[in-house]
Order: sequence, then C-alpha cells, then structure tokens
Amino acid sequence: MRVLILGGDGYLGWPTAMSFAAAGHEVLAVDNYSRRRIAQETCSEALVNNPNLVDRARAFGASSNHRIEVAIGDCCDFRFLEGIFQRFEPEVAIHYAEQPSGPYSMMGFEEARFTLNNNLNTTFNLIQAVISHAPECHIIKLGTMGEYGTPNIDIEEGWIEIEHKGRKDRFLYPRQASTLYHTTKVLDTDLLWFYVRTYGLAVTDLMQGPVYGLSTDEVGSDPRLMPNFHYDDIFGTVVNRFLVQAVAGVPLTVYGKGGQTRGYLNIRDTLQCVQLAAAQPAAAGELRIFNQFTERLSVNEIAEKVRTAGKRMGLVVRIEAIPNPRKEAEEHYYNPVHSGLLELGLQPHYMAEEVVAAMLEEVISHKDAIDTGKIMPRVSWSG
Ligand code: USQ
Repeated sequence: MRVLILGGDGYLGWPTAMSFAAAGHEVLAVDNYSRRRIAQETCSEALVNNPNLVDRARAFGASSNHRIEVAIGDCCDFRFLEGIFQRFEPEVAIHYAEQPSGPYSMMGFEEARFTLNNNLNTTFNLIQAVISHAPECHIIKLGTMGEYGTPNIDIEEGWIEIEHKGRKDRFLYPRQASTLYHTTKVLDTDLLWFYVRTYGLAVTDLMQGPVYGLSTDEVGSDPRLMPNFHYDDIFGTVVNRFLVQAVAGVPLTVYGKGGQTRGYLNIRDTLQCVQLAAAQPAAAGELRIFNQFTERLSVNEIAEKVRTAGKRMGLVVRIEAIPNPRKEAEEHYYNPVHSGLLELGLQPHYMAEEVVAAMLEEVISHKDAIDTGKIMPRVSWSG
C-alpha cells in the first residue's frame, strides 16, 4: 500500500513509519517539526537527542534497505497537503499530525489557540484532500480515550444505542474531555462523522490510551532510530515519566490520590493496532471506532509496578503523592469496552514485571542524559 503518515516525526509517527516500511509498504512521512519547536520552547526535550526526520529516514534506509520518503511542511497549509496527495496518491492516510499534549494546551491563550487551530485545521485539510484527490483513501485517525472522560457508566466502543420514549437510535458515545487538547479530538470526531455521513469517506478512529515504551522491533540497537522519549510534564506520559524518575532516584510523582484509571498500551501494540486497522480497512461510509488500549491501570498501580521492578534491579524507588496540577477525578468508575482490536488480531504486550524491568534497563543506559529539572509539573489548571 501507499501509506501516508502525517506527523511522521512524532513519538508514534516515526515508529509507525518504520514498521510500515519494514512490512514492505511505500511510506511517505510528513511533519512540520512543531513538537520539536514546542519541546525547545518549553525546555521539554526528549531523553535522547533524536536526529531530524530526514536523517532518521536515511539512517533507517542504510541499515534496513527500507525506504521512507520524507516531506517537511505544515498540514495546516492546504496547498502543501493537496500537493502531497496529488503526487503520492495514498491508499491509507494515518493522521498523527496534532499537538498531543494536554498540559501544553492548558498553558495559556497562545498555546490553547495553537492547539485548537493546528488540530482542527489538519483534520479538516486531510478530509478535504481525501474528498478532492483520493476519495477511496482510508483515513486512520488517532483519537484518544480521553475524549470519553471518566463517566459513571461503562464506556462503549465509540457508539451507544439509546432508547428514549419508546424509540431507539445509535449515536456517538457521549464525550466530555478534561483538557483542551482532548477536546480538539472530540471536535475532530464530529468533523469526521459529518464528512463520513455526507461524502461516504472510510474512516477508522483509534481511541488510544496513554502509550509507554522506548523501543520497537525496527529500532534494534541503533539509538538514532529511537522514538522521541519524553519524561517531562508536557510531553511525557505517566509510565515513561515514572521509569525516568525511578532511574534518577527522584520520588515518583503521583498526582493527587492516584486513583486516576486509564487504559494503557505498549508502543509495540500501537504499531500492531495501526497495522491491523490498515490491513482490514473501514468500509466507504463507515466511521469505525476502536478503543485502543490493552489494560486498565490506576496511577498508584503503575507506581507500584515500577517500584517492584526497580527493586529487583537494586533501585530504591520512592512514591510521593503531590498536589494534582490537573482538574480530573482521582477516584472514579472506569470500565471501557476494548474488544474490537483483539477481534482484528491484536496480540497484547502487557506491563509485566520483566517488561518494566527491560524498560528501566534501557533508561539506565541513558541515565547521564536525564535532566531532573524537567520532572515536576509546571502547568496547572486544577484551580
Ligand atoms: N499523572 C500522574 N503523574 C504524572 C503524570 C501523570 O499521576 O507525573 C496522571 C495524570 O494526572 C493522569 C494520568 O496520569 O490522570 C495519565 O496522564 P498522562 O500524562 O500519561 O496522559 P494524558 O495527559 O491523558 O495524555 C496522554 C497523551 C495524549 C493521549 C492520552 C491518552 O499525552 O496524547 O491522547 O495520553 S488518554 O489519557 O487516554 O486520553
């Protein structure tokens, strides 16, 4: 397949590009480096200094013989994106080209405005490019489990059937996000659903939980091919942050009561899920939604897992609850369905002790690069 990856320089975009290229697909990765810019502006650089996208693609090509074509540009610029579609004629477009940080979106007016503009404009432009130039192209859109929030009822897989005054219909499951970033994903979903209904597009929306991990099969032992592994409060997801904190000897930063429960997945499983969705596409006129995670864990449970694995390796891991900088429920019901991707063939990698230990080993090999100044939360909207 001709696979277009928007946001191909990101934590997930880059490993996705390598995995599709390694599987024999023709890959074009597009990025405007906005995450690198924000990381520099907010002192949130990744643990390892990842080469730029052109250099990474060259390094991957030299070691694997698989080619990744690169285009640097902004998907908010419709003429640029349209040119990519005209030239490459993608059969599948995987959309990661969004500002992915909740905390960044809550920093202030400019950050909020950028997040809103960037995320909605890229989604809108992608839809328009597909309608105009590749109506058969399957859109795989990265959504987030955070769109649903933490309702006091079971979370269905995208849709819910409602019976009201004796009549029934099927609707998008209600969404109530807790950051502006997550809210932009809710708005994306509405945009996509409108265009699916109206123009018969084929769309898969992957409602992903927080991802963890530093490596994928294609990285091998070449640090230049590593995903951008962040441990700061802006881009670092909680598991990745705890791994670095454990290695640095800093107490694990549990926010508030630590009962916040989410659906987590290993970065290797993100790649599997996207590959499975691409190989078994949505039908024309279908908005297919999967809840993309493999296991439900609270922040306290994750902290315990890191402490236990660390102990086995001689690390003394302390856990210290700190005031929660976020406005979110700290004790809540959480029971999302997640059977769709398993039915497509997902083979989960769970967060077992040896998996956590292996990730700690990898972080230890980069211990000297840890900057403990990047660990404590700097953005708060808890009021
Ligand atoms: N948390 C802590 N301590 C920390 C960092 C986080 O207790 O040091 C808590 C947070 O308060 C939250 C939970 O851990 O309750 C998850 O936080 P996170 O930063 O790992 O994840 P989140 O901000 O929700 O966002 C991340 C990605 C985002 C993706 C989302 C999936 O940055 O792009 O959409 O995970 S989900 O959370 O399911 O919405």
